Amino acid sequence: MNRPKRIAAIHDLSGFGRCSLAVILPVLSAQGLQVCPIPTAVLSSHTGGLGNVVARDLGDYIDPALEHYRQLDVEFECVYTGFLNNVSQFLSCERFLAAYPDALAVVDPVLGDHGKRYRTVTDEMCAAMRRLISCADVITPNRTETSLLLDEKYDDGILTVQEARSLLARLAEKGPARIVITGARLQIAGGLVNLGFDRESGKYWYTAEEYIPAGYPGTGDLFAAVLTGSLLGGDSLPIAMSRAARFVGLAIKTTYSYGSDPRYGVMFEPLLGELLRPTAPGNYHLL
Ligand code: PXL
Repeated sequence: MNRPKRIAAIHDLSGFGRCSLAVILPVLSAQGLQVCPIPTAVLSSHTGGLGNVVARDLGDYIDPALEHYRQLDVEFECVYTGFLNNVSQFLSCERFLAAYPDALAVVDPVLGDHGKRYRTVTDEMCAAMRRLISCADVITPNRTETSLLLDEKYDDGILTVQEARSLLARLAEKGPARIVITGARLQIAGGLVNLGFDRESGKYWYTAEEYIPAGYPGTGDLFAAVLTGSLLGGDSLPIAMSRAARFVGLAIKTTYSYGSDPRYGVMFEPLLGELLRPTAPGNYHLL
């Protein structure tokens, strides 16, 4: 048996509320991958409305951790970055990515949602994220992050095919070869849509899942984790999108059916077995 592929996951560790490393670790492990967590901060919960969050920054942790892995000659097949807590961590991530030039570089540009930045995100961090995505192979912004990366006014309107393609193409011009925009709406499809572009094939794709009238934190992290695991398993971009969209959609529906507090995140734990299915759901379309 070959050793599992190895992923360096540079994200925060939020204890309660099901986001970042707390969802990324179980998902990627279930997909048969080895995750090496590199926390950017430790928080008692996510920052989405759970009161007095206790947070400890790990600003100066990434560089010495990288140094240690280099001494050990540890190989990573993927470097995957997410929520960063201060500007210096963006530079550390650039160094980490540069240290593993053959690894798949996934940057989830965690900056905000629903038209608003997260509480900790500054102008400087948005500018630093625009630089960091130029080092990425794959990025997974939501609609808010798309606007911040393109330095445009936030607009969550229903997109025409042309508008959707234009957003993807303009993000691809910034460097990454594969783009997935999450949580969009599209004129030609009902429900909540993810938009994809793969520069190698030049093709645009979308997936559509039923719209559920509730917002849960951590669903972007869950989506990016399933997508990353699927790409590392050799899936094409639309197949990886299809797996990620179906898994997140199922987790949202399950959680909504129980009416649990949205701030507690989605109940993905009982669904992890779904990630073992060899065949993808096939719910992807050309855009
Ligand atoms: O899911 C994104 C995220 C990650 N990390 C922290 C957050 C959030 C969203 O609220 O607060 C700490």
